[in-house]
Amino acid sequence: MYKYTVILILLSALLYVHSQNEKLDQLKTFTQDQGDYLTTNQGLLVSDDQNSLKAGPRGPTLLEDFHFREKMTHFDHERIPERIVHARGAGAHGYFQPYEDLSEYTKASLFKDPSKKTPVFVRFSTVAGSRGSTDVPRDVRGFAIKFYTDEGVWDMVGNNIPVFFIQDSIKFPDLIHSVKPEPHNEIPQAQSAHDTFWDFASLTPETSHMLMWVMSDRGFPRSFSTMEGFGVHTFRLINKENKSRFVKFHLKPKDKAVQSLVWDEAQKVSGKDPDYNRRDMQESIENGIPLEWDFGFQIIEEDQVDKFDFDILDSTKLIPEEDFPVKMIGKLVLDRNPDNYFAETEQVAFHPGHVVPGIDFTNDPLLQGRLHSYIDTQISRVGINFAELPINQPVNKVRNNQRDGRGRIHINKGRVSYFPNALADNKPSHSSEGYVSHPERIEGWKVRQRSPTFGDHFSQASMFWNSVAAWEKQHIIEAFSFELNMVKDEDVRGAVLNNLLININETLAKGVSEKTGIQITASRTSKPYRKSSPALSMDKSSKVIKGKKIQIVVADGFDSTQFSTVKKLIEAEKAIVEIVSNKPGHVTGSDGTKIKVDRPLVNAPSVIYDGIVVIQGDASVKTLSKIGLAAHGLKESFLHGKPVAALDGAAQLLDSNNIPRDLKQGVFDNSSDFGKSFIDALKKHKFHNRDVESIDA
Ligand code: HDE
Repeated sequence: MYKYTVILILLSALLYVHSQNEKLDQLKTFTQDQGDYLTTNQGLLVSDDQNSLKAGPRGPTLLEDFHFREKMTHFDHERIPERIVHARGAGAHGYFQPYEDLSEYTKASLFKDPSKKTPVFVRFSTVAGSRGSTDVPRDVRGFAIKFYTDEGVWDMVGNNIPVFFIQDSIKFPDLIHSVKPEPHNEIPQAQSAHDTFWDFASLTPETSHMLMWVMSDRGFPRSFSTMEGFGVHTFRLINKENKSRFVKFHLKPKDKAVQSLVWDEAQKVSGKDPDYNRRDMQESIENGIPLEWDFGFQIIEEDQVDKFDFDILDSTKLIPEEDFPVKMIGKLVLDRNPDNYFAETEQVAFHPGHVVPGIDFTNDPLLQGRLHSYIDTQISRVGINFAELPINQPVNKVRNNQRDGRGRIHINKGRVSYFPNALADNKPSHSSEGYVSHPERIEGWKVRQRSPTFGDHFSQASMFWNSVAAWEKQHIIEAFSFELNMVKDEDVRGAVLNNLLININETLAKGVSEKTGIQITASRTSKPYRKSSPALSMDKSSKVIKGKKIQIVVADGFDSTQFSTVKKLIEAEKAIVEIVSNKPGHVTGSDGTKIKVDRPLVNAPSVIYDGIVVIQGDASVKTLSKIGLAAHGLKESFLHGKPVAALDGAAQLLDSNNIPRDLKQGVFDNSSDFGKSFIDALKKHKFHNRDVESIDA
């Protein structure tokens, strides 16, 4: 009996170790620990790594010093070109698991078995900034997923915005040249607020719809976990019977609403913690709080394409969810941080052309061009053998007749590297299970032309405006105004208003005119569009607050009982508490208990927290009331719409800082109103109904 139990335990341990995540198991075979003793790259033990070989202790370094030269040469070549766009990014490992068998729609094996987890690596990115830029500029966010399926790698290389700036990929170099820092002075970094971008945009009306998204608060997400993801293009799903349907891919934060910073906050975060989003993801995973999304299909039957007043091949359009609901088909979970940024996050190479049977392309001219660009860019960025790098390898075996090239890793045996062959029995051979492109009938003249069905550029930009709440509209007006006030050329400023905004919405155009002084000189050339899609608004609450960060502010003499109650309440919701005080080290509560301070006030800017609670206690409040930074934290939190609490005896700090005690505005002044209402306030995230003008932050 004992023997069998031992065997069973060993077997289940083996299974556990082996079956958690096939990709991570594969990566393990490439990972390396530091070990005890230094060696050169040739495995030679090193006796001294800190002094070069010299002719006398004060003499010149000798050419003979092979160890110095190897070390320095490797260092000299450490960098690879950063991505031409999406250079700034952060990634994590995890898995995808379908909720049900989706064979009715697609033969892709990853969508078949609800008990099967497919390993993924996801990289989030900004677009315009360079690799060392801030995490939170106003920009689009990339949301690229590598699915390591048992049929090969599928890359879904999407964004957090469902539409794109342009309709044909041949315009992409122009778009990117216009938004990147200007070529004569390389200013500004990671910003669209400059002349060349708005010059291009104002002359390219198809940018209108996406501009509305980027000028909304979606341009600076609070966390990767509070942003949506979209495949953007219309793709095809192909089932076993080879029936084709159109599909849009969606990712929605699980139990969380789409939540963002506000612009003033984002700009400050860029200075106080430029790694804000990547740190949030890394810490969240380390704290056992995985990032989770629902993966959705929006399915359109082939005979339904005539239902739309736009072309579904046009990537500047979205399909309103109210017309075609998003079917949630699985979950995406990120639960493991990479071991090495360069090897994994930098070297990961995505390509929309990496597909598996059951997923196919459409003739969207934006997608078609991407099918060339990505593989091309990987060659100059990581080299022709990029697919052999550990992070890019599929979990199933690769067998073909491609050979050699710089940095080749695999050792292909045998003398046959061609097909057909008799010498190796014609192997590797074709497979009946292999990828077959959907046999779409195509007929047409060879022309350089945009389809007339791609002609409407303003309807959905107006729809976005119609769909969002009053505070979102206000933020959009402020965003356009901020950007245009950074533009120097008067003609460019005028063109944005008179070519684009006036055609999107009159109130928007008037609002921007007031805040920029740009005159409206044109009248609308497009028909007003009345439709709205409530799904586009961010005016919603999350169901959970897990992963949010709240600062509890205390000084010596704080009320220990109130402190523990507040801390427990927040931590029970899996949110992260940081204890902030006027001094580093420890603070002592009213009953003599000492607690460790996580950060002194000077290291705890309010902008890196989702909410603030100041604990009562006479001595503590007295100390804090004399510290400008404590007042600043409270005021700034209020200004940025966050839940603010200064409880009981600490509430005098609200009064002295002009912060109205008003529960409806998310300001808590006594412990009896606290508790669940504070958690609800954190779920709501921001209170945009505040009179912030009265705060001198
Ligand atoms: Fe990309 N894009 N893109 N893009 N894109 C790149 O590939 C390109 C577009 C997106 O985390 C590059 O490996 C063209 C749409 C993401 O590594 C490059 C066009 C969408 C990432 C490239 C587009 C994206 C990239 C640069 C116009 C959303 C980062 C480095 C047709 C659906 C992936 C690289 C990562 C990266 C080309 C438009 C998303 C140059 C030509 C639309 C998330 O190949």
